[in-house]
Amino acid sequence: MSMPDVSSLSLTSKPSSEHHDDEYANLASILDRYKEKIAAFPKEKGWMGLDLYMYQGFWYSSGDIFSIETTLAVQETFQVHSTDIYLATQPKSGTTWLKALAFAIVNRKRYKKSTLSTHPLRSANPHKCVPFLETDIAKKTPTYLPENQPRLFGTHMPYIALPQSIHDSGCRIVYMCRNPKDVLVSLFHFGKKLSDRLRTEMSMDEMLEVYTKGLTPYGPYWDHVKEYYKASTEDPTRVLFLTYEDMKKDTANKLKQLAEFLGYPFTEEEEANGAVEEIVRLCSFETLKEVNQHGNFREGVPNNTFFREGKVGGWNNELTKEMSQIMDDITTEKFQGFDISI
Ligand code: PAP
Repeated sequence: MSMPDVSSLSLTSKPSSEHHDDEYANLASILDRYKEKIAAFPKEKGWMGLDLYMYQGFWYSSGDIFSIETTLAVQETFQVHSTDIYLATQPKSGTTWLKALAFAIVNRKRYKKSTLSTHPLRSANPHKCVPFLETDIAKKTPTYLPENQPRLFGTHMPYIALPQSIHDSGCRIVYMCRNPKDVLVSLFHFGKKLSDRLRTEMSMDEMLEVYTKGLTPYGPYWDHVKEYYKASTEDPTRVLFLTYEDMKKDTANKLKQLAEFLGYPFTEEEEANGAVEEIVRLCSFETLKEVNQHGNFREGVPNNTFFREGKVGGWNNELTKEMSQIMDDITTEKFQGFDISI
């Protein structure tokens, strides 16, 4: 079985003029198409000194593959398939893990004959196996394989920004949420690794300030989470709401729940044969980290930037009591009336 021919993506990337290949050959025309439109949007400096644009209540960077422009392009031109599956997250909430789990579940018959060591996830970054909706649109050739049914996509787009056709088609959407303090710390470290490529390096104090103002790509975090949560309570057969923390605590059972929701439940025979545990191991932090020690996800973004600690509660060593309190107060206020436990 050939590997999915998919290319690299990341939260931040160089502007089109600095790309050395034509992988994102459509980006320049997309940026050009929406230039005038975004000039009218509210603009603020945010995470890592990026100019962020407000659209439909959320902040987006510009001039990039993860941007306001590619979001607008998705809204205008993306063609949904009713069998598509969308894996949605706030950046740093477990995107890479969720992509690996869903890919392994959905494709387990396809790779049944391969030994664990030849499974695509044993050699490729999960982001290469499952493309992002909002970056694929800028590619010369879409990275999902037409023969792959269902098509799997990751996305950081807020619920409100998803094309209406996704909602109308009844596609399945999985959302993974993570404790905002761990998300903040994870994003802080990710930014540090990329700081040579961006304009401003940030202290943790500055990070907290932009984060609490929602001034991160696809922020504010809390609104992003609430929209998907609300959709999951309105139609749990269409939107599954998971947390990184639950997935960590009880990976096997949560994996079974995910498989069931996606329409790929494990049979009794599979369970007896250890198929669930096999996927848990294949997608574990330790396994994926080892696979992704070398190589670049894309220019300037090493694969290993997606695998740092992979823990619950790591924020405890990085945020002061005061910082933690600020985050807790905002979370309590914003999540009031929502039964979201992280
Ligand atoms: P992205 O949104 O840029 O794709 P995302 O995968 O959501 O990033 O977040 C990366 C975080 O998930 C990292 O957390 P940390 O900084 O707190 O360590 C990373 O370590 C963690 N992570 C990646 N893969 C796994 C995994 N298999 N199991 C658990 N955590 C993981």
